[in-house]
Amino acid sequence: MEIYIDGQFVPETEAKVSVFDHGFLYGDGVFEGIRSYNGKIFRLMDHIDRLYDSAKTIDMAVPVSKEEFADIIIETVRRNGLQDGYIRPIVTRGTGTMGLDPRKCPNPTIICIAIEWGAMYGDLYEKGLTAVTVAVRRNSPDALPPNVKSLNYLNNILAKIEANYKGGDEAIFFDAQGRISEGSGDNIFIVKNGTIYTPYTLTNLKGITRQVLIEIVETLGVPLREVELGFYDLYTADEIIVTGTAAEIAPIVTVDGRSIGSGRPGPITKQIMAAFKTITEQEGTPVY
Ligand code: PXG
Repeated sequence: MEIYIDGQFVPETEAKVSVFDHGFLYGDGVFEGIRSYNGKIFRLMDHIDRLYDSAKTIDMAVPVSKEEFADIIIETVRRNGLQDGYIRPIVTRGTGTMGLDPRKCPNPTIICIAIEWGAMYGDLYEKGLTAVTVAVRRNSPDALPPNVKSLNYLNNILAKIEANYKGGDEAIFFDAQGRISEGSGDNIFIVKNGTIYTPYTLTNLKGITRQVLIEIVETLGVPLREVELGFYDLYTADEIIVTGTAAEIAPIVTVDGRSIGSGRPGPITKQIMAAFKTITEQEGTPVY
């Protein structure tokens, strides 16, 4: 495996960052998760735009242009000969000294990892996933906006740990006011009486797969509304869908042990999943 780090491609064993890198010391940095399908990178520029917006929010200047970053990502996929790949660009604050002041880190570190990776949830796309609501609340937007895809994922990891203990495939977060925000690594949608509902993005990541789902339901003629949702809406939903680059589009069939709708992936979910597959087959930035 070849990994891009600070201007060069090196073997995995040589891809190392300093222990004084503030990405390591403080989780000070940003990242993206991108997929390639059949040698084409899905929504590449959307991911790059979000990476730069994350960096802007934490006042970190990415030291290459967006076009140069796109070339780094494409080249990483090409050198590793990937078809169905998972790509992880990372920009850390860079090497500094102890002390959290970012002025100690003049040069951000750019890294790009890319591996071959198929479906995250295996046969659960047909059977459906189990989800549990978690006690830990999503980071408040007035503390660390969930829109920033930062290297500090402890909030999400705490949710995942709780889901593991409770026996759920995915965790569903509430915000501090008890409104549904998102999953530990995906956005959430509820289908009720033929309409799709999803939280607006103040309290969750502006997911790129979320945007693809919004485009799909427009073409399907299914109405979609961004609203505030609570646990009542989860338990009484006809269908629940989660979206993410890693998870793709996946059905949730139980929440906290309650069966959702028929207890099987519902008709609207299946239509959206099929449309998503077609889009990922057709679109993308070609690598080869
Ligand atoms: N919310 C959160 C908190 C995420 O981390 C999404 C929503 C979905 O966004 P996209 O743009 O991917 O549709 C994410 C993204 C992992 C992993 O390793 C998780 C994500 C992406 C890549 C890898 O579990 N989540």
